Amino acid sequence: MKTTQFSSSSSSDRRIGALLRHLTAGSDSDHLSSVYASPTSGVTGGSVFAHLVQAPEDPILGVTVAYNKDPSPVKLNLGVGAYRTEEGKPLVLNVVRKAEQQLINDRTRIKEYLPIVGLVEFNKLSAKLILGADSPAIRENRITTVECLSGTGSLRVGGEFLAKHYHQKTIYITQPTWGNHPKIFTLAGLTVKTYRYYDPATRGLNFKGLLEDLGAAPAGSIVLLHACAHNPTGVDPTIQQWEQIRQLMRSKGLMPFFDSAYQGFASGSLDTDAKPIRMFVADGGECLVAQSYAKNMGLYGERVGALSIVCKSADVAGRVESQLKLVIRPMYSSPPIHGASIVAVILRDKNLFNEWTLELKAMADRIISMRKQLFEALRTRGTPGDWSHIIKQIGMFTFTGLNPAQVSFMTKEYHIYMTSDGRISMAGLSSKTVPHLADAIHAVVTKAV
Ligand code: KET
Repeated sequence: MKTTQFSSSSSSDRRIGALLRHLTAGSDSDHLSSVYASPTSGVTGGSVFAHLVQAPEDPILGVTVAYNKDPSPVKLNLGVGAYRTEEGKPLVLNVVRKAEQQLINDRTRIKEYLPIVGLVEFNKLSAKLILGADSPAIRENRITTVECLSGTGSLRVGGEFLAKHYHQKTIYITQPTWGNHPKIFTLAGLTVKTYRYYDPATRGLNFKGLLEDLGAAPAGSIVLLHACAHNPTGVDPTIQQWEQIRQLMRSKGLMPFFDSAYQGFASGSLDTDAKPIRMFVADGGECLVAQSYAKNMGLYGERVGALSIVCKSADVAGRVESQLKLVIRPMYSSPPIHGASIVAVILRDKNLFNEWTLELKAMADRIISMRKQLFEALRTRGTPGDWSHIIKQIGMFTFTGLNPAQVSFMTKEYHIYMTSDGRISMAGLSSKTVPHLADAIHAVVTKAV
């Protein structure tokens, strides 16, 4: 198929080339311009893209676009999950600054292409960070880790790998989930289905529904699991529930694909947040893990992440890696060097690593304090309804329960920006802005929008 398309387009190129040569030789400029004005040239006449409709903005990143356009001095962006300081400013971690300084001072560093799999030391350290230094999979060398373009890129590479080489092409994702999941996996070539996860009535986990849906999934199906700090609900299974999920999935041969975008942000501890993944690895079974350093190291724009595939043997892991390279090479050839180098410097140095865990804990604690402050502010205002989910939910987000009409009222009247599903990024709040948000929520729920 591909060969035919290629040869037919190159033969038509040849025909056009011959025609041009013929016309130029005759120096008939009228004929020449009529060739340039052919319907596919796009040089004169209407655009060949004129039929395109304006695409909508991304449901999450588009919130920032709208926020940036708003001239109001009280505007507040609680859309994208990006950490802000008490002053409402983006934060570059101190350890990141130190690591970058080290990299700059090292005059032996070069900017050559990385291998297709990325920075090898970064890959080893990333596997250790997520699976634990004593992981049997690492000890037995039956894991392959490739550096990818942050969490999104890791999910996409993993998705395409599975679509090419795994016998089951259906992936089950939580209902609801991060808005990009269905798009990533559909474009990767998988069929996307959902499993029940969140119960709006209790604003907690629909554990019964989850077990029923995974129990009914065809054997071998892929299951996307949020490792911790579920997005957008902030609701995670307990360790006992994870154990039940593990047993059910292993008994049916379901393939776990973990999305770990918030390691350290749920509990404040890197090890605690990685526990569900480590339980699945400890049983000797296979799984995929997509890691992101966007949030926990604040490396959002560096696009640094990793995809790990845990296999049954070192031999299989080696062949899996060889196939991952075939997925990556035509996609973006090889990943960027800078972000991965920063992470490697921090993870390899005991002091920097410890400093990082303290900074991470401070970010997680500030978010928890925002939860308490918002909850208290609503209580003092006597806002109708049960708002205890604000302090019960985990991670960067609160899934408020506000509906799209209420969200739009808050944006219009209070210049507060959030995704239309009522998710707010607690990391975007500060002690100064909590009263404004509480006023807006109070107004919208007492107004019956
Ligand atoms: N998984 C989840 C669950 C997730 O929330 C995000 C980002 C990612 C992966 C990818 O992050 P990356 O920057 O590619 O490492 N979520 C936030 C940002 C975004 O939508 O891109 C968000 O939900 O606001």
